[in-house]
Amino acid sequence: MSPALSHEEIFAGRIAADERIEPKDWMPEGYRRNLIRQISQHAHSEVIGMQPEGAWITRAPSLKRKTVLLAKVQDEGGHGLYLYSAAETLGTSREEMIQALQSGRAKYASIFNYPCMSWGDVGAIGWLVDGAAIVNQISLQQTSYGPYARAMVRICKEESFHQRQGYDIMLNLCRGSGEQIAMAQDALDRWWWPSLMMFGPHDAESAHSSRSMAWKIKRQSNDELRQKFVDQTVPQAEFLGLRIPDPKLQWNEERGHYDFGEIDWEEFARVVAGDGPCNAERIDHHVRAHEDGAWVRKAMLAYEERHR
Ligand code: FAQ
Repeated sequence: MSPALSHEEIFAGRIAADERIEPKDWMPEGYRRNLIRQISQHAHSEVIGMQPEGAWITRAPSLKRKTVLLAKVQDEGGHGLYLYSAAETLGTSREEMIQALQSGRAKYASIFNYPCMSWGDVGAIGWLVDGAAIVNQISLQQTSYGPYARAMVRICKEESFHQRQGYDIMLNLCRGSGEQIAMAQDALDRWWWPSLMMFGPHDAESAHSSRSMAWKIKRQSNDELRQKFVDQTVPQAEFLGLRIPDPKLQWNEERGHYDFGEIDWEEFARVVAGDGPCNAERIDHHVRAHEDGAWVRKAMLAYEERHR
């Protein structure tokens, strides 16, 4: 009879066989902590990400655009909830995660610290930010942790509508007046580089990548996914008649990919460290909304208590 396998060996075998790990399964502590870190930061990004576009719901140019944007922003809130729930299955609480966000211990995607200044920016966020999010999240549908992978399937379906509504705004602007075309170009000029930053540091600089890839939490690397996004987005910009603000952008026949310029990593580090154009505003707003909602949480608990 062969000796019984250890927890570590069973876990490693399941990862090697591409089996999903579920909440009640044994998992290494590092795997659990790394997942809580990534999933909770992902959730925070969805929730903080409601703010830039949320401010445009009342200013959208037609009733149709208002209803579409309202639904889109509401979806992002829903994505945050699925992700917080997925993280809770790993033994952390919503309160702990919110506390980590509000105290600056937990990060969220740097892109949401840039201001949304025009209707063109709302289009660019849907097109580029949701577009980048989908590239990353399609890959995460194959992540090894069951609740995270399943959340990604639904989130990707919704994000693809979001991306299309953004592209539709851009298309309308680009078929409009000279002023509207200029607004679309200005939005692309400001959102292009922050969108590339969404994929994180270069693989060689990425602190978590090697462990996350070994555990199959991440299935493709930061640079691979960034390249995929550039390759699929350049033809979309060409169709709009817009110019991507990168003089080094060029098709490389040999590689079968676009070459592109270097990201301003100092700007990335600054924004991630809390010194972007809107970091303080985003967290202040979150704290205020959370405090304003305290009575709702209290009422829900009282209701639950009464019915128990
Ligand atoms: N911004 O070692 P790595 C959306 C941090 S959803 C800020 O490479 P990892 C939908 C990283 O956390 C967008 N921080 O880390 C929407 C780590 O810090 P830590 C969010 C960043 O985890 C659309 C450190 O740098 N999507 O947009 C960023 O292996 C429109 C070292 O980096 C996800 O979160 C950044 N861009 O790879 C909503 C997807 N990049 O924790 C509203 C899930 C890196 O040590 C409107 N997450 N950092 O303090 C992931 O795939 C990964 O976590 C990466 C980073 C790829 C983001």
